[in-house]
Amino acid sequence: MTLIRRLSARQADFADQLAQLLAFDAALSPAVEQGARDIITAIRSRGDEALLEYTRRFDQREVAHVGELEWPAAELEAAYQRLPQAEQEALRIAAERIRRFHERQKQDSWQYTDDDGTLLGQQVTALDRVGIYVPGGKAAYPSSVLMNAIPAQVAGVSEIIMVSPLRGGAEQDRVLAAAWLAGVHRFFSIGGAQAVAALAYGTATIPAVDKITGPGNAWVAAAKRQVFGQVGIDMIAGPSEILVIADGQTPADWVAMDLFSQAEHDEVAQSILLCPDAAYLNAVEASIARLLPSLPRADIIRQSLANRGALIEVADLAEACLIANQIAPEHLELSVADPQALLPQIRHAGAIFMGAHTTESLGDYCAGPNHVLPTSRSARFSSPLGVYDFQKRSSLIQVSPKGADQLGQVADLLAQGEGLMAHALAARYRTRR
Ligand code: HSO
Ligand code: ZN
Repeated sequence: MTLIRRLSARQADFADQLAQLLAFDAALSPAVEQGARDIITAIRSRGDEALLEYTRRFDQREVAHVGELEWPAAELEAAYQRLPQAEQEALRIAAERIRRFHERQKQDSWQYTDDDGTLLGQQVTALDRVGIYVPGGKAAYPSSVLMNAIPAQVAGVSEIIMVSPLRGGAEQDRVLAAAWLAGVHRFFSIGGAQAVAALAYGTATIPAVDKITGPGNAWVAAAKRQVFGQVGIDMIAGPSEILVIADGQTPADWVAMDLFSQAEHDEVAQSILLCPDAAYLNAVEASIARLLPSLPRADIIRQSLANRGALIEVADLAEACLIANQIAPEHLELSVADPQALLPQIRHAGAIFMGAHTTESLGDYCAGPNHVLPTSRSARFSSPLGVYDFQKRSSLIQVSPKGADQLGQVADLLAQGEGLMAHALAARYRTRR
């Protein structure tokens, strides 16, 4: 039985095959949509009382008040202190590198003065309060806590509120430790659509935030979509994807493991390799067969590779880049001797990992750039999560008397054209005639 499909860009029906490979039905079930709507309505009308009911029902938490679901900051720090020293150190190094990279993304305010003395500009401010959603269970990644909270902290957000339906254990300590390192201000152990609704509208206990970021299951995604407008949201993430372009020089085992590292996230994650060398594709296929059984998540990887994986032979690296742009992958590895030479040909990718030593895994944890990236071809029009997602801009205009005279005549005419006489007069009053 083959573990992963083999395709060739030479095949006459390659375009169809590629389209089929990329197709993913992200449609949310109407039942989930409606369920999330009901939960949001209940939280809006009954606040804490409804939040408590849902938390008891869905998270089996027996508490008397929502207030009991908040963890004091000292407990986050205590969780960090409980971690083995090596893990503390690893988290600290990752956090530092992520912070240093994101510092560079900070946008600054600017102003300039026109010839007529009119001042124009842009004032950049941080969001006041943001909510970070962290899923419960296996996908409660401490690395994702860092990737969401650090950009917010660097942007200067004054209150970062994290929520997660934590269920105890060592995983929980790691998540809380990461929250503490990343400067989370308050933490509530709530989750699901009810947590999203509480953050969006506020309850007596949960403060209303201005934006909600972070991954979640179908219920969380549905709720985030529905509260958008009331608050900002980051993006609705689809299954994770990796595309590797290889020139055939990287050890085949390395590339096989890179494909696995995406596939182990879930059964519908996508791992694709493009290479002009058929013999190398054979070698990677052999590595896949040999290495797969040794992995704890072999079952998930096997399903993911069978569902959505592919090894694709291409004519040359230039064709690989064209296909990469069509796929617009979340992660793109240029596992080639001279990645800089290919870079100008790459137009659509969430993150580009350059050279044989740059495995996506390093970017997932500690290289510095964000691992929250556009999925499902949205790299055509969007960017990694960053400091800019926690900043906003206000336009500045200060018109001089001379500017008012000149601009006033322009605005006067345009306003009359739109039939808006008050606009025309407001402008005309400020002209010299
Ligand atoms: N590759 C994932 C991020 C992640 N990997 C977290 C490990 N932990 C989404 O891009
Ligand atoms: Zn990953």
